[in-house]
Parts: sequence; structure tokens; C-alpha cells
Amino acid sequence: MSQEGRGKFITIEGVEGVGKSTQLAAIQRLLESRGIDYHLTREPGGTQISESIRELILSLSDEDVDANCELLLIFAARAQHIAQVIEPRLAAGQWVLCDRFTDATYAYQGGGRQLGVERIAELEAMVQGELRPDITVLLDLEPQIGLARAAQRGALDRIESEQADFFTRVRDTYLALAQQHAERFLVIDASAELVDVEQELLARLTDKLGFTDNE
Ligand code: T5A
Repeated sequence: MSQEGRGKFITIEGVEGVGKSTQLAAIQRLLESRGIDYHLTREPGGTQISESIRELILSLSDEDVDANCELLLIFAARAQHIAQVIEPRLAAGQWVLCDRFTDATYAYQGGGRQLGVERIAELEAMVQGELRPDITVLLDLEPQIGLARAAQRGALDRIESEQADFFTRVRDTYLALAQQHAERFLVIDASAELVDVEQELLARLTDKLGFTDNE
């Protein structure tokens, strides 16, 4: 997918509390050690408008949130993020490191909310055109472990407050996506000790990026 001169687009995914933020820091250190100019961002979010939409999506509400409303808000935030941040930076040769992207929509809205694949694929085509991540790191973990870690950090947000079977579907959908797009995904077992997860992730990513010791 990456063309000559264009930056690489790397995304990281997984259920709540799986350690994305922690491992993103390790990926940043790897890119910095290679002198690669990158931009770190997240979804939903990454621009002023998209961060406001994130707040709407994640805040607890007295009103039941319709699943299609949630889906459209996510793609609205994504459209703005792509137009303002992701696409211009990739085109200018900068790498983009993004905490979640459309695989999260397939997993959470498609799997978790059971909206299915088709309408997500339609929105993906409309909002993204040909844009897809070059590499996606999937940190895989039993959802209960991740949720327990997230709960230790403080109050749960609207999506974190879903039932256990929701997160089981999210995880299963992620694993199915990883099989379907095996050329793009790196699946890392995130149940190990932090240092071991980091070591495996960096070794696999270094290899996937074709970095050699001389670089
Ligand atoms: N969403 C998002 C959708 O529904 N659809 C979409 O299309 C998109 C893009 C926001 C929410 O939006 C939803 C999904 C989410 O519900 P988010 O901001 O990425 O997504 O929120 P979280 O997934 O909740 O991210 P967190 O920041 O909560 O979790 P992380 O980053 O995965 O975990 P991290 O690194 O903060 O670690 C959590 C704790 O565990 C410890 C860490 O030290 C930390 O305390 N930890 C470990 N402990 C032991 N062993 C290890 N290996 C550990 N790794 C980390």
C-alpha cells in the first residue's frame, strides 16, 4: 500500500486495558532510534472536532445511544482526522502512528454491537477511499484481564461499561480480522509480563519493517 516517498501508517489495536498506550511508547522509541519522523495520534480523536466527537461517544449519557448514531459519529470523526492529519502527513512522507483505527470499528461496532460488516465496509470506502494501515499491531488479551486493568485506573467510560459478552465478540472479531488480513497484522500475546510483550512486539515490528542492525 505504501508508495515511494509516502510515510507509513501504523495502527495499534486491542480490547480495553490491553496495554496499547504502554506499547505505543516502545514503538515511539524504536522509530526515534531510527531517526524516523512520525506523528502520534488516536481515534476517535486527533483533531479538535474529532476530539469533541470522542467526548460525545465515550461520555456516559442518560439517553440510550443508537448503534448507528455511534457508528456515524465514529466515521465523522475519522473523516476529519484523515483530511486534517493523517493523509497530509503521510503524503508529506511523515509516518503516522495511530492508537486505534477502522479495525476498532469492525471489532466494536461490527462485532460488539453486532452491526455486521457491510455497512462498515461501505462507510470505510466512502470516508477512506484507498487508505488502509500498512501495519496493524493487535495486542491480544482475555478481555476480563484488560477490563480489570482499566477499572484500576478509575471510572469506566460508556463503552468500557458494556457486558462481558460484548468484549468477547470484540476480541473474536479482532482475531478474525487478523486472519483475514494476515499480511498487515502482527498479533502479539499481551498476557505476558510487560517487558516480554514489549520485547516480542519490537522484534516482530523491526522484522516487519525490514530494519537491519546497520540502520
Ligand atoms: N472505539 C474506538 C470504538 O468503539 N470504535 C472505534 O472505531 C474506535 C476507534 C476508546 C474507546 O473507543 C472505542 C474503543 C474504546 O472503548 P481508547 O482510548 O483506545 O479507546 O481506550 P482504551 O482501549 O480503553 O485504552 P486504554 O488507554 O484504556 O488502554 P490501553 O492503552 O490498552 O492500556 P494501557 O497501556 O493504558 O494499560 C492499562 C494498564 O495496564 C498496565 C499498564 O501499566 C496500565 O496500568 N499494563 C500491564 N500490566 C501487566 N502486564 C502487562 N503486560 C501490561 N500492559 C499494560
